[in-house]
Amino acid sequence: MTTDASPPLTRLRQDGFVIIRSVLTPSELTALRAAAARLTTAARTGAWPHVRTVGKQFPPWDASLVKQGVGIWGVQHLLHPDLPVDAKDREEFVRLYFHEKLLNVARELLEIEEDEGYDGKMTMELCNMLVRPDGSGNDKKGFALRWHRDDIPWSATPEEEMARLKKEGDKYVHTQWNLPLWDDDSLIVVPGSHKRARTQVERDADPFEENLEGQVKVELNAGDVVFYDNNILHRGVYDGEKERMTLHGSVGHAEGSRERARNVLQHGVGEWVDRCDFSVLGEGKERRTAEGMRRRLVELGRENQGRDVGYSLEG
Ligand SMILES: O=C(O)CCC(=O)C(=O)O
Repeated sequence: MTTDASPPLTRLRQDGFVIIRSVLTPSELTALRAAAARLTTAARTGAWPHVRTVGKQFPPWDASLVKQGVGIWGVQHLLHPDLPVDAKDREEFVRLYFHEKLLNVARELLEIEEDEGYDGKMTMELCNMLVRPDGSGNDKKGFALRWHRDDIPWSATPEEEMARLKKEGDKYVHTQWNLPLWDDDSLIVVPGSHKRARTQVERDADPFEENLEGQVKVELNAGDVVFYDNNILHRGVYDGEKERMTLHGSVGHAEGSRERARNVLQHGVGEWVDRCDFSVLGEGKERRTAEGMRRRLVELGRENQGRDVGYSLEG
């Protein structure tokens, strides 16, 4: 009889996503909601240059539009040392990103044995937040992302898609998650599409097709988390009237650093990561893990210094 040592990894490989319920306690949720609300308010007034503006799906985004009344659908870099909130709120985001429950799942998905030591293998990557689209114009109606894979252009041929997608037995070198602070069903995916080229129907579909065959809404309660293969066919459909504060992060594997360089560094993280303050994590294992993860990212930045990493997708 075979035993499945890692159901989350099995599900990720099979479906392209895996939901873990109730990762946060009620009090963690309350504290994070308060910090996230203050950050969102600051970002909506133009106090933070690193935002995703309504109307544009992929980076780079032009934050000056916020002062002209354009809404935002995301706030970038929650671990940034200059985030326009007080230190206590910044500490909430640090605690969340390095939360033991999240890192334990990430470690399983990245197939890192606990006794290999987290700090030698896991790499700090992105920590952003996706919010209810808001602004002074039509964007009150909401906003939608078109169907995409995060790191493979829509123009790719089936052969190009297959060459970039994970093959049976390939290890994950990074993992991406969404953790909503309010119930959230904005993410829509096509299960299984992370391991095959698009069908002709998918290729021919409208980029904003509302009913792609096999699609499912990822229904999350506040405090749940979904880890997903970011090359699964997916889109986001956002309701301008419904609260959304969904933390959106990723964790890398040190051995995949080259492959990940574009994805992480296109967001400019390399410019500030060495100034992050993780002292809220104390001096024990949690802190050592965080410092190790940061060190790997700094090394990644150094290796890519002066190299134009470009953008994965445009538009
Ligand atoms: O809003 C979401 O959950 C999905 C976001 C997304 O697809 C993206 O950032 O590429």
